[in-house]
Amino acid sequence: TFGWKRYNTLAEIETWLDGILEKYSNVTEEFVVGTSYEGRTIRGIKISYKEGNPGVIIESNIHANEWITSATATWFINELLSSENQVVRELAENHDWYIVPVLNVDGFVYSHEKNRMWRKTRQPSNFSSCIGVDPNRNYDSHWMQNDGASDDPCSQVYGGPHAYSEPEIKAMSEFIFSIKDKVNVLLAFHSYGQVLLSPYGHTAEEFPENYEDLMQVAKAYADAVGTLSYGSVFQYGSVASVLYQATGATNDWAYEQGILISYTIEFRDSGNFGFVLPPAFILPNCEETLTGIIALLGECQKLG
Ligand code: 0X9
Ligand code: ZN
Ligand code: ZN
Repeated sequence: TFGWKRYNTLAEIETWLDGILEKYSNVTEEFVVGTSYEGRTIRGIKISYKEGNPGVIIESNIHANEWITSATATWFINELLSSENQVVRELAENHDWYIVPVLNVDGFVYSHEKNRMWRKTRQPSNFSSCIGVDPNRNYDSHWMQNDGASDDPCSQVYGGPHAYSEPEIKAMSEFIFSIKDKVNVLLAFHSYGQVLLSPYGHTAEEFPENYEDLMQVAKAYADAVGTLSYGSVFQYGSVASVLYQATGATNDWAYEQGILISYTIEFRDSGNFGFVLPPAFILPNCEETLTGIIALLGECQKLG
């Protein structure tokens, strides 16, 4: 049965989501992002306690093998709806949440059933027998520029034959576009590395206009996580300056659409287990994420 002591399959997550939507029907609403290559419905949940709150988008499990992301996203949904902690209640009730627990549904199922390390989508290529595109290289943001992705269909960072070639990304971009005027913050959940990554991914030579704000807000997250007894350390900086050049990613694209507080968050760990984080670390990661997001959104408020 569903829980956070182990990783759940897509079917288990969906059944759980159905229950949540029913139990909390007064403050939740399902939205459909679109349909995956293999025909699965990509589902999301909107949580809103009152009209007109600032919106927050959470994109999770765009990379199929990053199971900790959907485990954390589902736990976070549950906390927003059921926590009795006053700080969490305020967090929940003063934002409108748009959460997609599993974006890369086909890849996620494949990672459960065939290959635990599967990362990409599952759409075949016209040029190669290798399958799938790195969905986080497929948004139309400096697509395939500056060595930020590969044009080799066999690469783990293949950008695809063209931007938005992946139905999951076309759909997610359209969904984000449709609500962007109501949204200030986008968080793309990834693993691993324990780092908050701001734009830009395409160059380390330039920084966003609000880079200082982005770093101040990221620091609040890292500092808050640092106060917990687990001792996890989170770094922060722009993608290209602290990680590597990466183009076509969600948070850069969203930033360019005007969602100016936009991060990729790489969860636990720092490399020991990597993508295959043991289930015992799910709940610690969840607690860190909640603590971090409370601090992050609190710091955003100070920016005015
Ligand atoms: O390479 C990626 O897509 C992300 N790292 S991961 O290990 N989860 O694959 C980092 C993406 C951040 N890049 C941009 N925002 N450009
Ligand atoms: Zn195409
Ligand atoms: Zn990732």
